[in-house]
Order: sequence, then C-alpha cells, then structure tokens
Amino acid sequence: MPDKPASPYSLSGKRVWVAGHGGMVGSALVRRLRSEDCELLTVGRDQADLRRQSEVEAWLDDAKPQAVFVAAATVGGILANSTRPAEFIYDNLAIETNVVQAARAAEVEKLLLLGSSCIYPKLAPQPMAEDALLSGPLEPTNQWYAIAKIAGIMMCRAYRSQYGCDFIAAQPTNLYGPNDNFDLASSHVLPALIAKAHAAKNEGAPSLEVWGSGTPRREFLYVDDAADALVFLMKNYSGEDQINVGTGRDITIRELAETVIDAIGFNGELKFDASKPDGTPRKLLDVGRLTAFGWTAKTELRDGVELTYRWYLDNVASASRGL
Ligand code: GFB
Repeated sequence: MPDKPASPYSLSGKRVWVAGHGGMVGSALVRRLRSEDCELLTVGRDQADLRRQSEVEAWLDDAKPQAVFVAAATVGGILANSTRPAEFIYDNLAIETNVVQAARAAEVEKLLLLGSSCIYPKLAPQPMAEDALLSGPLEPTNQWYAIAKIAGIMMCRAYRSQYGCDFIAAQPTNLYGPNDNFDLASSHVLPALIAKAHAAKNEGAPSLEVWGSGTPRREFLYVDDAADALVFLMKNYSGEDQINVGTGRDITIRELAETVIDAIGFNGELKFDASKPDGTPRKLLDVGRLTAFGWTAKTELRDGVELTYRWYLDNVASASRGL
C-alpha cells in the first residue's frame, strides 16, 4: 500500500489528545479510543481556547500529548456557512494554525487533521478522488470553510516537508450521528430532517418542508464509522495526501428525506422550498484509497438514522420538554 508506514503507528500507552472532544466527531473519537490502550486527553474551551495561540501552546506544553486528532472546528450547514463567513474562515484558520504549530513545538509524534468534502471543486468529476483538490473553483456557499480546511491540509503537508512531522489529513464526507447539531438555522440536512420529521409527526402536520429542489446528491457516513476510520488512518497511514473517508454511495436529498420520515414514522407529504439553496449538485467521495488500505464503512444509512433518532429522543427532544 502506498504511504504505509513500515510498521503501524501504535497508540498503545500513548497520550492522545482529541481536540474538539465535545463535538460530534470528537465525542465519537473519544468513544472509539476507549477501546485502545491509550491515555485520553481533553481540554475545555474555558481552559484553552484553540483560537488563541498562547493558550494552545501552554496546554500542549503541559499535557505533552504524543498523538493528536484535530476534530475541533466551527462547522455548520449550508445556511450557517453562507451567513457567517467570517466566523467560518477565522475560527478554522486560527484553530488549525495554532494546533499544528504548537504540536510541532511540543514534538507531537503524529497528528491527524480533519478536512471536509467541500474542499473539492463545486464541479469536480464524481466520485471525487484525492487529486481533485485545487483543480477548480469552490462551491460559493461554503468557500470560506473550504479555504480554511484546504489551508489546514496544506499546513500538514508543509510541516511534513520542511520539518519531517508525521502530520496527516483525512477528508470525511457529510457526517451524522449522536451529538449532531439539530438547530434548524445552523444544522446540516440530516439532523434537520430528523428534527422536522419528529416535530411534524407530533403535531400531526400534513407536510414537512425540505430545502431546495431535493435533487442534489450527498453521501452520508455515520460518525462512529468515521471515528473508526480516523483511528485506522492514524495507525496505518503516513503521507501528504488527504485521504477520503466515506461510504462510496450517495443518494438524493429527496431519497434521504423519504428514508428519514419512514424511520421516524411521519406519514405526511414532502414540500420542497425552492427559495432555499441547493448548494453543490453532487458530493460523492472516491474512497478507493481507503478501501485499498483495508477499511470500509459498516453502518447502513437507515440503521444510522434510527440510532441518531434514538439519541435525539433521549438527549434533545426530552430536554426541550424539560424532562
Ligand atoms: O447538509 P447541508 O446543509 O450542506 O445541505 P451541504 C445539503 C442539502 O440538503 C442542500 C438540502 O441541498 C440543502 O438545501 N436541505 C434540505 C437542507 N432540507 C434542509 C434542511 O432542513 N437543512 C439543511 N441544512 N439543508 C455542507 C457545507 O454543505 O457540507 C459544510 O455547508 C460542510 O461546509 C458539509 O462542508 C460537509 O452538504 O450542501
């Protein structure tokens, strides 16, 4: 396998920092790393705001992690990306710059930085292979976030090239699962549809609103599968390319909405709101390299939606009822 280290990087006995442990991906990494023989490190924003270089340096100096997962990011769906561009570009550039530089200074052995599938050009050939990076213009609705994530990937490459740091990047597709954001103004499509279908079912509403035309195609990966892939790459990959992490299968937003309402038991109609943006027409990752390394996703979309809905019922719906 190309870029495979001579022997896998062992997490055994290592001090492993998950930056962004409170988020959807970070919390899945924490769950996954519990089955590794490593010492897990986390830090709250009150102790180290990752947008502040001195706080990040002080934390790394003190905690001395050997391996770092950079899952911290300011993220959001299509609306949040287009209405809060400054936050998306500043927060993400700052987090990546501070963590990567401080990790080098603290002699971290291995670092994995998470990208996002919006780094690839709006009209990249599908499925999108790793070498589609920087081959064309970005999708305007999320270009700010994409530019920041591209910069993070390039930082890992630059630090590998100039300083010999074993810093790698992985490129997950659209993720969903426990700890997702279900707020309709800032969430991604899948948690938004879960929250809407749940409300529509409880209210006995005749229909549910779906943004856009329903024709864009997206690929969805359950976050615990993503965390498993990230740990796999931490152990088994050392190279400069960002490695795609996905299922290799996509569906239309209409098909996704049908799957969600069926799983939740809402029997009304879907109404498409053409005044809302569609975003990029298709986003499917080419997962050939990851598959060749020996990793494939396990959770079927329908099962993942059910698991996520159960988490939503226990953690979000119950809280909003004051239970
Ligand atoms: O998941 P999403 O917000 O972001 O939207 P992207 C995906 C598609 O679902 C778009 C449609 O065509 C939306 O118009 N959609 C339908 C909805 N109903 C809804 C709804 O109720 N809420 C939302 N949010 N969408 C994101 C980027 O792009 O992809 C991020 O904005 C990130 O930066 C992420 O890269 C992976 O898939 O278009």
